[in-house]
Amino acid sequence: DDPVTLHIGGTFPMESGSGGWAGGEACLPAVQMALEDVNSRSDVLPGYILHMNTSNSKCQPGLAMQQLYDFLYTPPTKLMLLTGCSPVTTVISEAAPVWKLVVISYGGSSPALSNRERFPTLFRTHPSANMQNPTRIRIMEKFKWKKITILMSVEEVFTATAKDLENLARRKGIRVERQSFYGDPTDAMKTLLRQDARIIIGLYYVTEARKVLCQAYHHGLYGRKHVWFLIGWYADTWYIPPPDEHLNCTAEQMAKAAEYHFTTESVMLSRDDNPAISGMTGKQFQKRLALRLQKETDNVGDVGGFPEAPLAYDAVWALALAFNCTRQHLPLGVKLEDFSYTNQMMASTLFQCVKNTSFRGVSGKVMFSDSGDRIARTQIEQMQNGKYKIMGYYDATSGEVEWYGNEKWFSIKGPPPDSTIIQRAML
Ligand code: ABU
Repeated sequence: DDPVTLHIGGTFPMESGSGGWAGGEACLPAVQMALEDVNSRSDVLPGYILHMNTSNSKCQPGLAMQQLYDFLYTPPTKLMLLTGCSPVTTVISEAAPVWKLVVISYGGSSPALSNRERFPTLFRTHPSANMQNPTRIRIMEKFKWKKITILMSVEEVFTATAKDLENLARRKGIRVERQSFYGDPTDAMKTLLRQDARIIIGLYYVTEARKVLCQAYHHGLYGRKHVWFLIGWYADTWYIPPPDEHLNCTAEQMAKAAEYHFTTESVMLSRDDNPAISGMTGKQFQKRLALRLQKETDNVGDVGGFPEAPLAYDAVWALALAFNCTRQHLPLGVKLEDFSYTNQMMASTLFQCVKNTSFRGVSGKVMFSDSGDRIARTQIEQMQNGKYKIMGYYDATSGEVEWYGNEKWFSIKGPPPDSTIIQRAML
C-alpha cells in the first residue's frame, strides 16, 4: 500500500528586517532534515509520510495569524503546528486549541508561554528565557554587584523575563533599576547615562541590540566602568552593522563597544558522545547542518537560528514520536488520518503523547514539564577580541557552577564596582 501523508503546519521567521528573530534560516533546514530522517525510518510511523506546509512569519504576529487561517482553511487538515519566535508562538498557541491543535515551539523563549491556562496545548523544545535569571544572579554574586540596571524592549518576552529577574534579585538583596524602550532606545540610553548605570542587563532582539550598542559607544557607556550582559543567541558577528540599518557607527566602533560583554544562554546542543534517537550526536548534527547550509563550520554561527537548530530538529522527532504513540492508543478502526479540527478524543490522545515525550535528542534529553517547558543548563560566554569565549556553565536545578576563570576586564584591577564609591556607601 502507498504510504499515507500526514500534514503539519510550520511557521518560520526567515528574515528580521523589521526586528525580531530570523531563526528560520537555520531552523527550517533542520526541520526538513528531521522530516527526511523520520520518513526514512521504518520503525517510526510505518505506513505514513510526514509532510510540512511552511510559511514565513517574519516573526510578525499579525502575519502569522493570517498564515494560520490559511493553514486551517486550505485543505488538507494539519495534525499539529510547529512555531518559532515568541510573538508568533504566543498568538498561534492562544488560538490553536479552538481547532484542537497541539503546538510545539522550537523557538519561543518567552516566560509568558509557561502558562497552561493561557496556552493549553503548547509544548516547547526551546527553554524559557527565565532559565537565564538564576545564572545572572549567580554572576552578580560572584562579582559582588549589588545594583544592576535592566534595559529592555517592551515586548512580553522581555518584560516577563525582566519581572522574574527583578524578583530573584530582590530576594538576594540586589537593587534593580529598569529602563524600557520600544524600537528606539535613545531616551532610555540617556536615562542610563544620567543614572550612572554600570552593570547592565540587555533584553531585546538583535536589531535593537545594534542600536543600543552604537549609542553606548557614543555615550561612552562601555569600557572600564561598565559591564553588559546580553542574550546569547544572537549570531556570532551580530555587532557588525548591516548597511541597511544606517547606524551612526563604524564596524570598528561597534566592535570596541562590544568587547568584553557577557552573554548567557541555555545549552541547546547535546555534548553527549552517545548518539541521539536519530543516530547522530549533537556535534554530528551540527556538521551535517553546516554542510546543508553550505557554510564552513567556522562561520556557520552567522546563520539566523543556528544555535536553536537542534531544538527545531528535536521538535520534529517529538511530534513524530507523539504520532506514533497516538496511533497505538486510538480505538480500533480509528486512524491518525481521521483527525479533524473538532476531534476532541484524538486531540487529547495527541496531547497526552506529547506530554509523555522522553527521548535522547541532539539538543539533549527531550522531556516537557507540566507547563510544557524544557529544562536546560546555561552557558556563559564573553566577547574577547571580537569572538565569543566560553566562561562556564550553570545548572540552576542543582545549583552547580562550572567556571573556568578566563574572564577579562578593561582594568587591571578586575571587575568594576556596580556604582561610584559614594553611591555604594549610600546603598
Ligand atoms: N532563541 C530565540 C528565541 C526567539 C524568541 O523567543 O522570540
